[in-house]
Amino acid sequence: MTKPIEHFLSDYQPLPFAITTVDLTFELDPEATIVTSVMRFESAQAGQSISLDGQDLTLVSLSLDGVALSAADYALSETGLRFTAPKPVFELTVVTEIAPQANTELEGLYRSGGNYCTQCEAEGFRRITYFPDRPDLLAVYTTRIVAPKEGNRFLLANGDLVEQGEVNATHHFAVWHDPFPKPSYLFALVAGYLERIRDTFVTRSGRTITLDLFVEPQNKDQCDHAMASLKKAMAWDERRFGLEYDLDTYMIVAVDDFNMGAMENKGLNIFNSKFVLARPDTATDTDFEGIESVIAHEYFHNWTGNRVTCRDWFQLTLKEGLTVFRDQLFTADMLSPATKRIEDVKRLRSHQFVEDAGPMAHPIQPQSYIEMNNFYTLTVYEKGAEVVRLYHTLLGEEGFQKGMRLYFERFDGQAVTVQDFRQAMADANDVDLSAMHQWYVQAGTPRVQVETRYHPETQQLTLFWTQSNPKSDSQPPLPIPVGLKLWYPDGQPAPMQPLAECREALLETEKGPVFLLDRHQQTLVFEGLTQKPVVSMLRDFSAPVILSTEQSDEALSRLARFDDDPFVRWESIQTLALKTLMAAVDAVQADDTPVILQPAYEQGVAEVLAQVSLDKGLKALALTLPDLDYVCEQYDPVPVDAIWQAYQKVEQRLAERFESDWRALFDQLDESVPYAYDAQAIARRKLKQVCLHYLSCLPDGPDVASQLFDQAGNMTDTLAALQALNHYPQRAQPMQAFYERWRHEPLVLDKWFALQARSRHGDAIDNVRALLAHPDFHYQTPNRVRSVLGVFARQNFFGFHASDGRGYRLLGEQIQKLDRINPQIAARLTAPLTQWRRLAPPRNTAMQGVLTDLLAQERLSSDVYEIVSKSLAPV
Ligand code: B3K
Ligand code: ZN
Repeated sequence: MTKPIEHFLSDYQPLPFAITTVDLTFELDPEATIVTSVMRFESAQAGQSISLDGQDLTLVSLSLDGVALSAADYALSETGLRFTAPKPVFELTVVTEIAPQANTELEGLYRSGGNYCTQCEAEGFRRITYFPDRPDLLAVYTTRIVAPKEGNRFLLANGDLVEQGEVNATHHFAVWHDPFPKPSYLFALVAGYLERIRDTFVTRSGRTITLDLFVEPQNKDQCDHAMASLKKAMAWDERRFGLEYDLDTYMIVAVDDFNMGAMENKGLNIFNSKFVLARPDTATDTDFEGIESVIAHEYFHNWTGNRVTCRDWFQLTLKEGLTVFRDQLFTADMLSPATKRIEDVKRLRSHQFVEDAGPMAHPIQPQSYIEMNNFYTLTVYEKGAEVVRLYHTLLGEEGFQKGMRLYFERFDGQAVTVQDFRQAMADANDVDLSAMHQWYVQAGTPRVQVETRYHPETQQLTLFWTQSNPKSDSQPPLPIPVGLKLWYPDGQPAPMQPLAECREALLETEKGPVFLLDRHQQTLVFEGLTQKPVVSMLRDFSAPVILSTEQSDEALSRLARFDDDPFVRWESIQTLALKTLMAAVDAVQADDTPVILQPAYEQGVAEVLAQVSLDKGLKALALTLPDLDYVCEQYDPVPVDAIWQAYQKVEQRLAERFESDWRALFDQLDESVPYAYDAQAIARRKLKQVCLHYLSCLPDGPDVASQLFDQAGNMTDTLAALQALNHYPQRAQPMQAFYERWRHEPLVLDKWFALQARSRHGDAIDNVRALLAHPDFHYQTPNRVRSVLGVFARQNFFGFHASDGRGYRLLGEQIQKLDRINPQIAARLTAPLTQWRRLAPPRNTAMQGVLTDLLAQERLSSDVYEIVSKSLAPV
């Protein structure tokens, strides 16, 4: 294969011309859609060569100011076309033909469930027509859609509907105009046989916005939650950020075949149906929460992303980090702030930290890419959101909002950079934030080490801090805010009086004292402490770092008991759990040593169980062991077999030791009440699931689960029951019943596939092969692929890591197959294989072998090529 091109941030050049308007006409046909694009060029220079991007297009004709160009007037290649500008202002008309039905990459214009839809971010517009497909070209779009009436009840595009009518007896048309200049990646078109659910929202300035949700007709009764979520998001963004919606209509379309969660196209969001459709009997709490947050996220993009967009794709975190941060604040306000924060930290640690430690590690502002789609990562999104949170921590809510207002004042209607954002935050607050730059350019998770010494004779506590980053040696230090509090052993707050020379580094923030660690090494001394205090650190997870402390079990126990920061409380008990797990790994490796619960951990669990008043959501989190991925992160190389055994043994010990508690709590929570979507109800169900999980380790576990399955009144409980049965032969009958009942609901059927893909019952690889051969398995539908192969590789630890390498080979073979169908999905599935260097023989060589085979493929997409080649590159 020809080696794909790498793009560099340092090569950025502004466009030497503008396109002010784009008038598009689509004559829709599944096999041959004709797209006519009329572009008005301005500020060009006569004689200048102009390049337009284009991919998989058939050029029908090209004309300039109405005069047809002949083949000699332009140069056509696989990646686009070039011509010469005759004068500064002119009109170019391009007619292309495309084949939506054959488009299985799901980028550009394609078909899903017999309907037409588009996906243009990052570079899908070039699969529709020839165009400078880059985010810094903002133009006003008018879209005319012509299609057969049959099967295309609605014809939709961005903006406002300005005209519609009949073309002839069989065809109709609609014209949409979007007055807001936008980049091509925000273009959208939908046509199909859909049902419309309509509602309205009155903005705070009194404008009535029409809210339209479009779904396939059979899903009409699964839209209430999505609509309610949209209204909540609109009201919240007005309240918290002072941001109001700008068009008269806001449309959301749900489709079954979609590469990711959703897309914020101006005025016409297109969603994976997974993030729209829900009824208590079809969707779990996690689904409901996902819908609320993704609907909000896409809505929030209207300002952070659409009104102010990215200059180039290296700035992706400008819109994504910021919008994730905004959706995190929203979810915290809607549900439980403490639970939301802890869940986000868990995700960051279990997945983003792994990415940051692997061969695809990149700064939140990547410096280069081969395939942009590979950079829609946890790093750009989640770590990016953590970096935005740093501004919020340093400036406070008011200062942050001042910065946001200045950002919009300066940059509305423009395509800008992360530096522009930072400058707005700095100028609005009259502070210097230049040191924050380092957070944008440094890959890898920073490490913070702290040593504490208490001197009874001087009543001083000294904290020695060191920051480092194994991925970015010898780089300037980062500004790292570390939330701090001192406690006396009896649970009373201790005074925080820094010595004069340290005073500047201790900031008083809305969230309490924050120590600003902004050097490689720094010392902080507190005085006037009559007893040795317990130090509560990194409160609210104040920075995305790995903190190493030498906290004693006793200190951790105290923090778990009385700290007033929910994150630190949870973190303390997790650390005790981790110590138990790591000791268990040692015990397993030593062969004859029994696995035990360490006393401090056992005591901690007992205390959590005994606290009647503790929030149930937090209780559920505190009683759950750290994720397997997080445990693996503590090792290099990862002792897969020992971790696996140790984890199961510790779980078993917990189940047995607290058996009566699990039973009592489960019975207490297992009352049949109608499903409600609110923080308390969700917390109850979560805690019930945790109890059920431990009960499932006990001899009568399957009976308890079967009973719940029979009585469950909502999908959250049904799925919890099936999950508890999933590793036992008793699962057969309920799984069959579940299949019979839900086989025609794709999203529910995905859960059925996922359960089996993560089952430990039987041979995992045979199970997965059977699923791939199932008549309901479709390679073209990303959700189905993810629910089998994604779940297998990420959630079936022991199956995937089978020591003979069969799991890896299965995945490699499927990636090859999928790469021909949908490279983006194939590339996503490649991520678990990138971790080969952290495994011991024979697993590392087996994984490496699979990657090497992939690289040897003749036809490999640039998507998969980038990940595989970077993974194999010598370090
Ligand atoms: N902006 C889209 C993601 C596009 C992914 C392109 N491969 C959804 C979002 O982040 O809101
Ligand atoms: Zn986004």
